[in-house]
Amino acid sequence: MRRTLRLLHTSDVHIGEGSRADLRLRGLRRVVDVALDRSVDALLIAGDLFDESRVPDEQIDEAMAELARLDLPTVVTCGNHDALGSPTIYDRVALSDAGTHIRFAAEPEGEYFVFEGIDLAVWSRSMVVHDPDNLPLDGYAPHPGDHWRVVLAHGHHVDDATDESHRSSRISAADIAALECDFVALGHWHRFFDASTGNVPAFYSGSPSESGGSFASANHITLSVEHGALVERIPLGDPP
Ligand SMILES: [Mn+2]
Repeated sequence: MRRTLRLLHTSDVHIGEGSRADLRLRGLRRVVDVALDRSVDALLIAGDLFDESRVPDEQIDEAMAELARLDLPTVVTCGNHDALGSPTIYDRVALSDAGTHIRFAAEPEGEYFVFEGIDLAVWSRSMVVHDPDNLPLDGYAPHPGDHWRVVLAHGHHVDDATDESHRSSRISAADIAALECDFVALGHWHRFFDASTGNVPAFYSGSPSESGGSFASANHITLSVEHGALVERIPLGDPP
């Protein structure tokens, strides 16, 4: 029987964002603190960890120092601000330099990160270009092992794919409903949002450092055989 798993889910950290660079770093620090305080089993970062390709070196170094404080499996996918298309921040940054616990989804066709010790399989498809042809859930197939199946994706949720088919990186309700998985961790919207459809729990976490604080949050997810996915929105307020 699969063990109960506790995950922390964040997105849209936007390290290096111009005039808000310090706020953004404090947001990352808060997420790392919460992950360590709550002793979660894994951390998921659902895109836009970095704000752009030209983030100053000192901001990168501070972000890497925060990621290095984590002592737990951490899976990072990229978003439209830190996509893999040139120029990309990931020509300058290897996240694994912060430690082997940091796993970066760099495969445009999608890939699994399997953590046997905690019965977890995380799937993500890397974003190369944020455009209408990019479909973040495309190519998903359920992992064959007996693991918790978690999908990590960065994009724009639409109720009906035909209504807003011009939008870039669409994630439609129908696509979510068709996933055979236990949880979908979403990024791109800077606020908490429940996009669950059918039997599939899917949530945006919001950014950890949204200005004004009222929207700043992270998600704490408990996956258990008894209850499925239970999601707690953790308000983060204004980072200290
Ligand atoms: Mn985004």
